[in-house]
Amino acid sequence: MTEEAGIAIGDGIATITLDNPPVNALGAGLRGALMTALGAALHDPGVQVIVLTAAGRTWPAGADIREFGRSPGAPSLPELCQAVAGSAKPVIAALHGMVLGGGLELALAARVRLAEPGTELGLPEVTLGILPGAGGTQRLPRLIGAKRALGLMLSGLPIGAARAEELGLVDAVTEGGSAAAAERLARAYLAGEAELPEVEEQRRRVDPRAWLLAVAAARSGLGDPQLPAPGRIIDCVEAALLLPEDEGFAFERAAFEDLVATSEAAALRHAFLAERRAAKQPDLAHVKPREIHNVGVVGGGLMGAGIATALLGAGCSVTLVERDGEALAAGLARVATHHERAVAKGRLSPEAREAEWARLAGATGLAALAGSDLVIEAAYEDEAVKAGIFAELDRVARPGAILATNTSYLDVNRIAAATARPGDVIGLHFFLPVQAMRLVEVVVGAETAPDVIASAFALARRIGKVAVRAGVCDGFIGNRILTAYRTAADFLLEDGASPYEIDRAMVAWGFPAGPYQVLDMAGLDISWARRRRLAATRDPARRYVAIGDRLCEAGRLGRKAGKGYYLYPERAWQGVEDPDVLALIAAEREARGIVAREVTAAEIQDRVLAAMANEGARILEEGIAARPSDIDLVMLLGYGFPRWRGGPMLAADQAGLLALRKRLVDYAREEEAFWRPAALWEELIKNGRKFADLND
Ligand code: TC6
Repeated sequence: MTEEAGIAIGDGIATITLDNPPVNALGAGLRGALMTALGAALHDPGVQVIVLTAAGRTWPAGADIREFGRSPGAPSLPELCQAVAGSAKPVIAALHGMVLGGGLELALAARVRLAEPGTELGLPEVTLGILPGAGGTQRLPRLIGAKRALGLMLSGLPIGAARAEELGLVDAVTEGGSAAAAERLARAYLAGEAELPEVEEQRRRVDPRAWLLAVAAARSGLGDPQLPAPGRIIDCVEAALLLPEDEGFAFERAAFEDLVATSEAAALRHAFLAERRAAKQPDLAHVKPREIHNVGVVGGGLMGAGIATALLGAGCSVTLVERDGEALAAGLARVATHHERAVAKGRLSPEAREAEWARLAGATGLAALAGSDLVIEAAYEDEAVKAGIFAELDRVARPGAILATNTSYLDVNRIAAATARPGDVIGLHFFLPVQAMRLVEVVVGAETAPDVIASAFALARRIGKVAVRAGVCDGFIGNRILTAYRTAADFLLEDGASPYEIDRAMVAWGFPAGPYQVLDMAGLDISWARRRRLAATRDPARRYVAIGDRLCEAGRLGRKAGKGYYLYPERAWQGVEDPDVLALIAAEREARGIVAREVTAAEIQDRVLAAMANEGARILEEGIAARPSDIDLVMLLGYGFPRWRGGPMLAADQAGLLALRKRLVDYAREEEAFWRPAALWEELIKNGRKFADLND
């Protein structure tokens, strides 16, 4: 049964069980049911204590995120929490699973909190651009102190049950099920054998000076001024000390209402839901993935070693293959380094490292992969090299093995054609550094079998990655949009902006680094090689900016060469602006007869967004991505697109499709082929729809 709060009464105890699978989100239905059950328990003269517990795998993991931005049905979560806090009969909350957000606020309103080992508690609202708006900013600092409360609310990270007990966030961690423990406590209380903590005591413990110091310290540590939620959380904690209780709650409520309506919060919600939506593949609903235990990884470079490490961490046995003993030793050493770092950071125990290492083998020939269930090729990005590997894999791999390529641009169909089993071939595009980047583009070829696609999704989840499905084209979803982004930037560079102005504009917009900083970091030779690969098929009528080529010809290959778009004295991490680059750009403009014009930061940002969203629209039209939110997710997780902007398609929705299309039409007068708006813009505008309407 869904959205229920069942009530069982016996021996003076009312046990209310929340039931709203999968995570007991506190949507309007469940809130209403709980309010009714609470009313019944309060009204029943036989009930003296109320135990609140949840069915299924978790206590409520929060408010229902899908309700934000719409008018919430009554009762609201703050009303519900007030009803629990004001209950004349003591309420004992029996916690398990993920006690998050509004779920933790509900627990905070109870008189007693008992948790099972393994329970995690946290207030992740800040990651959604909002704040705990159901009394959390007021009750939590009183319970555990302002400094710790701020730490939890500003980081958004959960803590374990034992730590929660240390902080006083839960009263006890109990073995044998929290609901049973809560009933035992209720019985003992009714028998006069146990006391329950008094809420009033929390108020007496407050130290105003420490509280204000914590508030001041948090304010001085505030980061990104573009995100309003952290500042508002701190204001609320201050208000909890300075204002009378009712006014504190009202202050928090007003701040929550402000935040939930911001475009940042809408974007962060979109990102959360996009991650879950990407996993939904209706055509695969009844397809069983293949079993994957033994995996071969071809190539022990940064990518291959990173993939191998991730697979070992998920319990797979891995055989790493390199072309010779020296390269193999280097590859295995990379895995060992990843392990050492993980142990040093406490993310991996020494015993687990031994176990993982025992599951790793090395080989110098593909024949060693005869027993693999899956082979992931992470060799040099060259079609002939990859086709050669796949032809040999076809000879050695067992029937039914999945053969995956980690190509970032190349044609997966052509690689598949090097085998006699294209149905078993798929692209798995991982991102560097593999341990930190959560994205995998699952590139589905024309003949890839459904159970191979399902296996890729299952594997991605197993190794903690988010899989996004993409079709075959040059660059799939992410690199194709990145190319459009860089092309728009290059046009501006040739028209009059400096690389430094463009980088600053994009950083100001929210990217962690600008396009030329990223190019310098990755190495300019990578994109140069690709441009040379595509040179033969390039349309000569299209505008081509050769500034990047000129830099490479001058040996300016980026940070590793000590110079690229920036200068890196002593290989410094941060580059400095270089007048030689400006001179090189000026010479290139002159050679093309271009007179440099003034370019503002706003124009840079507008053009880059328009280019990305237009490429996204083409990707949708061609069926390369199934939904706009998949495109957004790729850019958020793989390319540093600011999460609080939601990705290029949501940013386009927020900027207004009509205005953006008009801009594209204007730009297309300069360069028709690149800027021509995809037909999808007009179709959406005519029907009064947005990209977001195509998500479901
Ligand atoms: C808040 O509470 C604010 C309060 C102030 C109020 C005034 N709402 O992630 P999974 C769905 S803010 C709606 O795949 P896991 C999810 O969409 C909220 N739906 O599972 C998915 O649906 P699908 C604070 C939710 O085991 C299904 O549940 N809370 C919500 O990998 C399974 O999810 C949070 O930010 C929700 N709150 O991870 C917690 N949560 O099956 C957000 C989940 O239709 N949730 N769903 O695709 C999480 O972090 C994780 O879901 C998890 C479980 C750790 C609870």
